[in-house]
Amino acid sequence: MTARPRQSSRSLGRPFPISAVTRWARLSDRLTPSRMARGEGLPGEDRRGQRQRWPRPGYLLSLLWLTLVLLLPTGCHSDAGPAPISGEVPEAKGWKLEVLARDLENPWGIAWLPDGSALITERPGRLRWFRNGQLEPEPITGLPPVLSYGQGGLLDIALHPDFATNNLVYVSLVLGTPEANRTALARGRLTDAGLQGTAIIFQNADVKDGAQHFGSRLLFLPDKSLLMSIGDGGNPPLAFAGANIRNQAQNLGTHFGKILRLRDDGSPYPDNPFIGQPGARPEIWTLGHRNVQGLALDPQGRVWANEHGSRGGDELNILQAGANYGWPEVSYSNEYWGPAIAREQSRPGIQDPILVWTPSKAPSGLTFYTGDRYPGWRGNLFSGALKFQQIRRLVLDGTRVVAEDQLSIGQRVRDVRQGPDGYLYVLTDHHNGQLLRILPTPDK
Ligand SMILES: [Ca+2]
Repeated sequence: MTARPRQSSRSLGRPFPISAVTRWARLSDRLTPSRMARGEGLPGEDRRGQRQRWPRPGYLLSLLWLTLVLLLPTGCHSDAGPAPISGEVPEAKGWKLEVLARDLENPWGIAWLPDGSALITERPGRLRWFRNGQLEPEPITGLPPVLSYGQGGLLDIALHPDFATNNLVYVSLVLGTPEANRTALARGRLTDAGLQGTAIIFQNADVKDGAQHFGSRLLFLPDKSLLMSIGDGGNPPLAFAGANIRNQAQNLGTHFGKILRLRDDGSPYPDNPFIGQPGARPEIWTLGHRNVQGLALDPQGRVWANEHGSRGGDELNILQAGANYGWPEVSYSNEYWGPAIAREQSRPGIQDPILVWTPSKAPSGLTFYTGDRYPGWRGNLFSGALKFQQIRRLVLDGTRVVAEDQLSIGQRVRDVRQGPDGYLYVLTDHHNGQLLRILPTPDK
């Protein structure tokens, strides 16, 4: 990824500078679309189609304003990174939704057992069992108490790679109080009587305040190590050690804003990249993340991740041991109140995103599709979107996204996963959330 890929595919949407100008222009009373349509504030034809004297009064002011508009949200364009920017994309064809279960309360993660049934987490702290085509009425017992607060609660679930023989289940969850809480990892053994022997086997070494940015996706790798995402702790003015807590994403001394790699007992994986480095947490595998919400493995062993930006600048990345993904020093994100968060969008030594979503779609679960239920979808990445209530389908050429479309779900998508039957399953993030299955339909 050394050069900015050409936006040859129309489905990749408009490049960022154009949409940025449009968006910022819309924010401005000085350069509204209607004023632009009337030819006001910009050089060229006036509203009657007669060429004005050039330069006309106000032109220099307009030019100055346009320059500011270009510089404000993105930093200087000559410093722009090589990541392609995704905006609006067309609708995917050839699919429909089937509702499998309703009245799941803010479901977050799903894992299938060898018998084809599935375990589903609900953020308030319940683990549900979907089997024989329906949701068991009673939740599975044996979970530790969870802090359900804001974005926190019971989050993802993963089965041990040897689940068939050891029945071990892993969940990420939040412990503590609204003022002092942390992301943690629990492990228990699934039996007919619920989870047994459940224990907290890892927890963030530091507590934080507030309801934001806990992570926490789980993904087992082929070597049976477990990846776990931890968010940066939250937006300003949330602070840690006297500064914005988000700055901790660059601090190897804390778990905030990192991907961790653990052994199946929750201890650091022995060949992790920062083991032995003074002051570094040994669990850290990658750093510089805001809040990774989706992790997926592809058949080549690459680990894909999507994470929330602030205002714009959501990212798709490929994770590599020891790499720094930049947050909050290198980013395409803006503060919620407007200005760019980082001076740079790209920097030597910082991993550039594979794709940036601006405006933010609020990415959630991520799946690399390997099945054959849908014509033409094998090898595509599927990325859920909370804000846009959709799933993005990404067509890849190796590590490049070459086309993108969307499956509009009409509900906040918390997770999208491939089931053992080769279908894609969806969890929706609502008080009465649903388990959905995507079915192929004849192309119209
Ligand atoms: Ca980044």
